[in-house]
Amino acid sequence: MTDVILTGTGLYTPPSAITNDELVTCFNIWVRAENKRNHAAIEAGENQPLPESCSAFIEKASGIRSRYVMDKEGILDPERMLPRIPERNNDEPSVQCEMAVTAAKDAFGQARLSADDIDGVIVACSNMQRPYPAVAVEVQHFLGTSGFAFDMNVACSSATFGLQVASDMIRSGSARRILMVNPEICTGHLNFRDRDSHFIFGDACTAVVLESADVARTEGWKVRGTRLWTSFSNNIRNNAGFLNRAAEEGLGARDKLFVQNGRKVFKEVCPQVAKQITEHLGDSGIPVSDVSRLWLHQANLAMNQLISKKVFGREARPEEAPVILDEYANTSSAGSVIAFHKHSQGMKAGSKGVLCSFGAGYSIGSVILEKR
Ligand code: CO8
Repeated sequence: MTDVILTGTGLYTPPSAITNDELVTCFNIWVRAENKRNHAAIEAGENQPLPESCSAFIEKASGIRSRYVMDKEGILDPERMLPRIPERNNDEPSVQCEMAVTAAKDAFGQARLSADDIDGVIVACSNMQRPYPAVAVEVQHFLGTSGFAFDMNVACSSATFGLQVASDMIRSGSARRILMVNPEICTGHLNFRDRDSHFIFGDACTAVVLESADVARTEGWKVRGTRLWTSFSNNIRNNAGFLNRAAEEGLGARDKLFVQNGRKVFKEVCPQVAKQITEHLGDSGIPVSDVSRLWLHQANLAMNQLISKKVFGREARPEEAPVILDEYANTSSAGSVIAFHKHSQGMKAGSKGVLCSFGAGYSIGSVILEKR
């Protein structure tokens, strides 16, 4: 079977950013207005006043300082607190398609490819803006790639799961070159009025090109192995779906947006991620001492410090577990790929690293890469 090579990555970063202070200011204006509106019930002890949010808590608990978003104005309007992303005519590219095409072209440049070299497109992310036609088929159309295209969703682990699917297809000969893209508009399914999570997510899109070694035009990174793991949990959940309209009683309820039990996720996922990376390396005959990078999912700084410490058996140096969540926040499946895209340049041939995502499902995906 042929070797699979990662020859290019690409990134689309939305033009606007929101700092913690900006987000918290808006949240607290809304909290004060709500408390004023409910003044009588609060005074009568029937309602608890809503607590305010705080930038210092956000940075300490998560490591996040800022996030890029598709629409800043709508999110920071206390009367609205969600992005305004106007509907488009069916003849125009959809928003996710547009993000994906930009990131894909960036990746094609690195891989020295043009769209007509690609055999298949996978759009892998936490939420598609419509059920059908698949966003991937639209991306195929607007890029001008041939072959096939399909969508898949494994929440935050969508990219690594997509990379395993693409690798397996290339190894088995059903495609020679695959584009895998992750257009994440997390702000579209985040409840900006939930104090526990309003700061967690941002928007971005990443793209990865995988090729069979015999057609690759650049050295790139050899995919030494991929491994996936899932185990059902309700600790990260979103109940939005096509059956909502058949159950009117639930329309507009909190569970139709992102909800999580962050503490439990932290506790339950970290040891499992460290175990997976360690076992995956061991089974691939790669000593941990040979690993110079962990490009981890970007949800929480303390989580990544704990995982890398468990894997390395010591604190990781900053360059060994690069952080982008301070600037981007959690961009779901795009996060670990952004870390790779921004922190894999100039590494020597033979350097090894693990790209690893984790999140809802629960789901974990690890991809071992070796620089050629
Ligand atoms: N401001 C001030 N105080 C706050 C705030 C706030 N905004 N929020 C909570 N607090 C308070 C709480 O009330 C609590 O107070 P008290 O101790 O008096 O009860 C205190 O701070 C501590 O609260 P927590 O225990 O909740 O705080 P943590 O230290 O656990 O930090 C985190 C919260 C940051 C959420 C942390 O638990 C975390 O990051 N956990 C891991 C989460 C994770 O990795 N999730 C993965 C989800 S992503 C995924 O799978 C993809 C889903 C699909 C994408 C969805 C897009 C929208």
